Amino acid sequence: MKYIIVSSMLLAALSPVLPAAAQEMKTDAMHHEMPAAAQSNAAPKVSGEIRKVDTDAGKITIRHGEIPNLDMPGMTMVFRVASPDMLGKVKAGDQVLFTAEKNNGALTVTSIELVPAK
Ligand SMILES: [Cu+2]
Repeated sequence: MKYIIVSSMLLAALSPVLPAAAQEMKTDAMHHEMPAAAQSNAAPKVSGEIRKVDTDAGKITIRHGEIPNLDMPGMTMVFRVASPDMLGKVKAGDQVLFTAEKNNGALTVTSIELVPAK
């Protein structure tokens, strides 16, 4: 009898904590997701021309227009790519629209799409 009382008291003591903890985790996860989502929404598409694709190094050279979110004027430069399959989608000479962001200090192409030739 004593055990039953103790365990039900324990349950009663713990049960209010569980939903609170779950709530806290959910809130925490949302805090982590929101900046990333806001960031990729904020990154504007920039036009560029592929100059070189270096599949081995996971890098791509793009002659690009102004990149407002990186505060960068137009130039030709090397970017990392967020995902290696981006490198298979483009080749030197292709006109593209892409988004670039700074990830851990490295300028990284986060999305890329071909612009059909006119
Ligand atoms: Cu640049």
